[in-house]
This record gives sequence, C-alpha cells and structure tokens, in this order.
Amino acid sequence: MAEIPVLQNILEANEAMAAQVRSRLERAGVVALNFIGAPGAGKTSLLEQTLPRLHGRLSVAVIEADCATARDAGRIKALGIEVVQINTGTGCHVPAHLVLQALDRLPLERIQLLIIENVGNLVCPAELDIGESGKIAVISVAEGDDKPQKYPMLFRQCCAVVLNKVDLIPHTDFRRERFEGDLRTINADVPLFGVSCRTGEGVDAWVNWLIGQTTAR
Ligand SMILES: Nc1nc2c(ncn2[C@@H]2O[C@H](COP(=O)(O)OP(=O)(O)O)[C@@H](O)[C@H]2O)c(=O)[nH]1
Ligand SMILES: [Mg+2]
Repeated sequence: MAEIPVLQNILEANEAMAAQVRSRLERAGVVALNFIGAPGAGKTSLLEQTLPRLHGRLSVAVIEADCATARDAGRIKALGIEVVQINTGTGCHVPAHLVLQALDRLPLERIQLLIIENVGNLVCPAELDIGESGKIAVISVAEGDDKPQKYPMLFRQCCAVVLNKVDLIPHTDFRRERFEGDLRTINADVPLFGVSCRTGEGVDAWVNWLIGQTTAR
C-alpha cells in the first residue's frame, strides 16, 4: 500500500518539472522533440543524417541521454552541433528534472529546434512527459514488424514514426504491410517515414517534415 503514494509523488514531481521545461522552451520559442526507440534502432544515426541537412535552415541543439558514456554526444559534437550529454546510470529514461538542468547549458535564445535522444527503451520514455513538444518513435526493421501492437503506448503518443534500416528489408522477414497495418489500428494518421541511415534513402522527406514542425507550431 505504501508504494502507491510514493509513485504518485514521483510522477507529480516529474510533471511539475516538465511544466517548467515546457514554459522555458515556449518563452524561448524552441520546439523540442523527444526521440524514443530501442537501443540500436538508429536514433543517433538518424541525427547524423538529419543535422547536416538542417544546416543553414534551422538552428538546432541536442540533448543526448544514455545510461553511461558520452559517446553519442561525441558523435553530435563532431558535426559542430551544440550538445549536452545526460547519464542516467541505472535510469531507463530521462526525467524532466535532468532536462531542466541541461537547458541551463544550452543557448536557448539562439536555437529553434531542440532534439532530445532518450535512453534506448520503448516503454518508460513513452509514458513520461519531459516538457517536449512531441515524441518521435524511431524503430528499425531489424526489430521485427510486430512492435506497434506490442508497444502501443509509444505508437499512440508519438507525432511521427521513423522506420529505419529499410536497406535491410531484403535480408529480414520484416513485412512492411503488416507493420503499417498494425500501426494504423493504433494511430491512424501519424506520419510514417521509411528511411535508411546507411544509404540516405527517405531522409529528405523526413527532414522536410521536421522543418515544417518548427513553422507549424
Ligand atoms: N544497415 C543499417 N544500419 C544502420 C542504419 N542506421 C543505423 N545503423 C547501425 O545500427 C547501429 C546502431 O545505430 P545507433 O545510431 O548508434 O543507434 P541508437 O542506439 O538508436 O542511437 C550502428 O551500428 C549503425 O551503424 C541503417 O539505416 N541501416
Ligand atoms: Mg544513440
């Protein structure tokens, strides 16, 4: 019995922090997108394909979240993009209070888009509000075509789905019709972008949508 109020307190505390993140971002006119996907889905690879294409079109900063290491931040920094690494230790998602701390280290007045790469996980990050404008589901064909039905929360919550590693489809048993059919039963209208971060296929359409998000809001 005692555990329920504790959990409630933690969630309420997170909501209060998320509200602070949201108001700071809104005041600065920054759109923040929270990239959620399994470890290895290609979240950082997608950023490596996306960020150079935004050069001269949109000013961007990135928050990287992983249990350990600053490796992903290193990959983003190598592109000349402002980045803050968060390490969550045993935490399976980035909580709002760590995002709030990271905002202090970013030039919010100079950026239009903030991308947060969450800890690799299809479950907890989908449930938690961190003050973002929207969640992006990043999934790869190597994970199988049954994930929308198995992890409906993420696919219901997100404002776009990026299906990565389409170059591998011929080498897997991934059935795109099944994936799309299942996705549509959960989220009928969500934009879906099939991309390959290996070949660059489909990335331009995704980037154009992304740019549209900063002007539409
Ligand atoms: N074949 C193929 N491999 C990819 C693609 N995107 C990423 N990878 C590989 O998948 C692995 C995990 O990528 P990474 O971006 O680190 O995933 P993250 O953990 O979601 O950030 C790396 O070895 C990438 O080179 C893709 O579109 N096609
Ligand atoms: Mg990564």
